[in-house]
Amino acid sequence: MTTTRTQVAIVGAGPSGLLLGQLLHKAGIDAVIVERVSGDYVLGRIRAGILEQVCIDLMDEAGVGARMHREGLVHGGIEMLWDGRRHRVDLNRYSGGKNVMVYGQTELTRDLMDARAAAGLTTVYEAHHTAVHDFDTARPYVTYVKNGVTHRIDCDFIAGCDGFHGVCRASAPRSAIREYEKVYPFGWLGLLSDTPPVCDELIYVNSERGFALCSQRSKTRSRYYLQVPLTHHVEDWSDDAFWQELRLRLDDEARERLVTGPSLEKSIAPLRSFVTEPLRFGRMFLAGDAGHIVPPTGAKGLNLAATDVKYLFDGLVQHYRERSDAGLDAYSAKALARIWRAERFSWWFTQLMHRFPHDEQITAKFQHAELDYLMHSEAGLRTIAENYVGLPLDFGQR
Ligand code: FAS
Ligand code: PHB
Repeated sequence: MTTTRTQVAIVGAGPSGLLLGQLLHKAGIDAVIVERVSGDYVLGRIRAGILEQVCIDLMDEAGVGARMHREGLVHGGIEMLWDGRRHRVDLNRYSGGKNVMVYGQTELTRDLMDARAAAGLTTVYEAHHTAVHDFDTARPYVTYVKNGVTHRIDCDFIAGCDGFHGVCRASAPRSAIREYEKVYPFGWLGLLSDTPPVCDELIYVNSERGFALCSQRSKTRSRYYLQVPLTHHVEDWSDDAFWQELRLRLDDEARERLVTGPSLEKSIAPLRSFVTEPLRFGRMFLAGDAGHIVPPTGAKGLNLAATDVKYLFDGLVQHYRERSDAGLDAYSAKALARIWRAERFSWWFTQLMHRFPHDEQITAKFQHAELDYLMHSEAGLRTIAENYVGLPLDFGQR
């Protein structure tokens, strides 16, 4: 067995782990990242597409925002389509001047990976049998196996950034953890294509055939989603079948503008609301999907991960620079307050836009009436806008 030492051992090289690692590096705090799969595999996952200002600011704080600002698309609104009617939600106007940015998680992850490699920082990819130890003591450590050799990393803290299926949350004592979960009875079939987006902004669709979303990655690359039953498998869906079903869920204007093409990627993501309480276990902290999952309807997953990382990073800097653990002690409660607000919005937006099995016909009429009210009410437009662009970091503390 080899033994090395670092200040923070990060498990997981997704956006959470990489962003935390980059921020710590900029602050002169040593961190090693241990990742189960290869870097190419991480980059091959097609996931989030929308960045909130808080996430954009964090990328800038981490010194990796240049390409994001060059290539990201700033959006000041979203379109809502239901019952053949389309309404624009002016996010900028109703959120007090905020926007969102279209910049794929894949690109954000690539920027963070490139910065880490350029700085010569250690990321152990394809590490197997990762385990976390003694996090309830002052001397935690992480072990993993690479090329048949067991390695140990002694550290001051462990950051569990290893996603929903990771080892860190699973290693927390069951008596110390509470998990809240709601699994939705449908999934999102996503398709990525090098075709021009059907609309300048995103279109969220509540149709009698189910939810659809027209998103994008650039002016030449589109991302579409269809609500599908949990019994469906991606191999059940040819590209033609996808495009045909999407057309049936759009309005005439979008149908006419839709440019179809071969899929670059196609996958079905399950939807769940999930929160772990607390997010801290001694010297191990959970951040990002390791601690919570949201249905992607509200585009919150990646952005929540970013704000967890911000709170944890600030706490770690305070520990090392000021010898104060106030920030670390407050991390879980502070992050959970924001997480539950995003969970609530994502759940509410999912309920509003999807068709649930066994829904009576009246439920669709309630959804249409709610959408009609929201689109014609300043209070309604404001509630959508301020939640969609992301509540201020100090929300609820004023
Ligand atoms: P991640 O899951 O991205 O990263 C965790 C990393 O830890 C992974 O690389 C994993 O390989 C690694 N790991 C796991 N176990 C390990 C172990 N034992 N040892 C070492 N490493 C380990 N969000 C949106 O906002 N919009 C979307 O459209 C959207 N679509 C999604 C689709 C899918 C299929 C999924 C799963 C999520 C989606 N999300 C979406 C949410 C997603 O973007 C997450 O919020 C984001 O990836 C969170 O980043 P991390 O917390 O880093 O977790
Ligand atoms: C995406 O582009 O992947 C995306 C955008 C908005 C969402 C979910 C996913 O709400």
